[in-house]
Amino acid sequence: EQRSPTTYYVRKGPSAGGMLFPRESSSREIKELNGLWNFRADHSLNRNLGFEQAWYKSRLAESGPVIDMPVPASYNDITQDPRLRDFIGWVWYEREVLVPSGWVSEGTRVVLRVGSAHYYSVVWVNGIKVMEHEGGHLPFEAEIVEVLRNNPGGACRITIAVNNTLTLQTLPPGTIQHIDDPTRYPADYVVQNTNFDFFNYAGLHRPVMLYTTPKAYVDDITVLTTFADNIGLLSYQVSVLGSPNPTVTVTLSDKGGRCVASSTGPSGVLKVTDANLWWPYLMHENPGYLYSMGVSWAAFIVGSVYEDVYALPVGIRTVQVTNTQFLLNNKPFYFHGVNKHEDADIRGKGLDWPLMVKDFNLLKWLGANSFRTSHYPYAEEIMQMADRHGIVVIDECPGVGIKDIRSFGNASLSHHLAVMDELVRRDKNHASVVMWSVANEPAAEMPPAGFYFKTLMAHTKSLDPTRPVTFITDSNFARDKGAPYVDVICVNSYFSWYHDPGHLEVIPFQLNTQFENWYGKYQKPIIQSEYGADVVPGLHTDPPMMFTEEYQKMVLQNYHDVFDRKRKEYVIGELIWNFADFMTAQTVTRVVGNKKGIFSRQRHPKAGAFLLRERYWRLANETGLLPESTPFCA
Ligand code: GCB
Repeated sequence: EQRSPTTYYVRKGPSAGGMLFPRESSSREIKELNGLWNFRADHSLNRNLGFEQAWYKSRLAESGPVIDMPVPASYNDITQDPRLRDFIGWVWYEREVLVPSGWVSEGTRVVLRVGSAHYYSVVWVNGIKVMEHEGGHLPFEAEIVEVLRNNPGGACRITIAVNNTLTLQTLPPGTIQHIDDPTRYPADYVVQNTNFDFFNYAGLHRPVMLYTTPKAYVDDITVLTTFADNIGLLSYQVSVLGSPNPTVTVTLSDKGGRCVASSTGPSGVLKVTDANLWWPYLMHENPGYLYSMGVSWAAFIVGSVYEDVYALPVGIRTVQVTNTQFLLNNKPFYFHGVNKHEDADIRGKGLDWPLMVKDFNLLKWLGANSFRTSHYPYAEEIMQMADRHGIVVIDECPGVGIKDIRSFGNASLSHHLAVMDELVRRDKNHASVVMWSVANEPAAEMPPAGFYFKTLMAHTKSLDPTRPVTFITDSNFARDKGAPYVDVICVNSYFSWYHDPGHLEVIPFQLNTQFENWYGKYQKPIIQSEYGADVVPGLHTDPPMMFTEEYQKMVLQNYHDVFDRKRKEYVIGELIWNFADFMTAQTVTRVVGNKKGIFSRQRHPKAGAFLLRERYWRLANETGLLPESTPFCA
């Protein structure tokens, strides 16, 4: 039996305007609110007690017991309580801060920004509701200076209620099942069902911060880049809010801080002679070259000078797709990379700097030049690392597990379109992002999938005409209704694992057929967007058996032999599933999570990692533009 989970969930449209990453400047200050927050899960039967008793109106500790909760982090693995690990419904976070008196002065905006919270959030400041947001993995913010002004002394109590409930219309979708069978289940039994293969971690996953801007401020910047011969061209658009006639100045500085171009006006073109292009890692000896685009605005308004300054890192590069190649800066690019997850012991999906730097070091050790943000947008801090290190990114939205025909309806589609708005708005200026992925393994053979994906991909292209768009498929090539609209075919397959388990000998046949079928039908380049096998680290057999290190190696080797033939034709990339082991829901096919990592969850290499490392460095030397003397590893 399924009941509409109205008490679990409220709906609201996306916020408008820009979503620039907060950066300090001469006109902007930041206060990070990371650390310990007060926390309580609402265990009441309808999960609605917090709203009924208005827990946001006073200190959380006044309405009941609170525990320490670190931010950013998922709350699920922080305590020893299985009821919190598997909790469904509203949890409450609270933090008190003092705001400097200068922040509440006339002429200043104070913005409260949440990097991401899974899944639905309601935010109050000093008991006054300031925003709601639907969807994990993307930032949201609200101006709160008016609320702060009402409360002299700078006290600022932030309360955030977060609900992890997934329904047929959320992204990712899920269903809430109420089971009423006293002979088999306890009373009021509720489970959350999902169709995706990772744990539905929840909470405040990314930094929460306060930042200031002047009242008239740079709200958004859009940069498109190209080049001709040695001249780099950046066309930009700046939107300033709060001033009728802004005078915008734009400068472009190179890595050494030298100004190489400048312009005035809210839109224009910057020309850079002898431009350093943005190149991927291992494709060039100086990868990830970023300029700094300084945008400033100044004016005199009733006797005072207002000024806002913002510096955006930008890379100059082009992306193009032909029917057999993926071109970066007009050179063929071969994706040799990974699929990842935001996932780790204890912190779940919480942003973690040591883990992030470790993962980039492992990518470089591996010789990987790319990753896909399977299956949702990653933290902005990760995207910035990818820009700086020249790691190419396929940027995926949380459209994973769309398997039920009811998730192809209008409500789902309009939310999906809104999520693409938010994703493109956030990530459009990242040089590392070379393609958008609107979904992973949807039921693309269902009748409504054609209209759904046609609309979704056309919308994404209208938001960003410069990047190819795709979705990742595991459907039959002849019946897939979304594939006609993609620029690059991205296929997942698990031969000798989910199909013909234990039979490595089928891989060369089935993989060859897969490629020939897709290319034959569409004449579009193909990325093997997932392939792999589970390994429980330390298990060994010969001949290889499933779940051993030897078997994963053999699966990889068999796939690679086919890739090596087909990459001479139209295969343009291979992304292993997965970079590291990760947590999933509990099921009979998962031994404490998915073990298809080439690294363990603690980032220790399995045998497959060494095999892949040799291959990726070899590919880099063959397909990159590196000088011959480049050593085997960085
Ligand atoms: C897939 C999914 C991925 C799973 C993987 C697996 O096709 O895209 O989310 O984790 O297979 O290991 O089953």
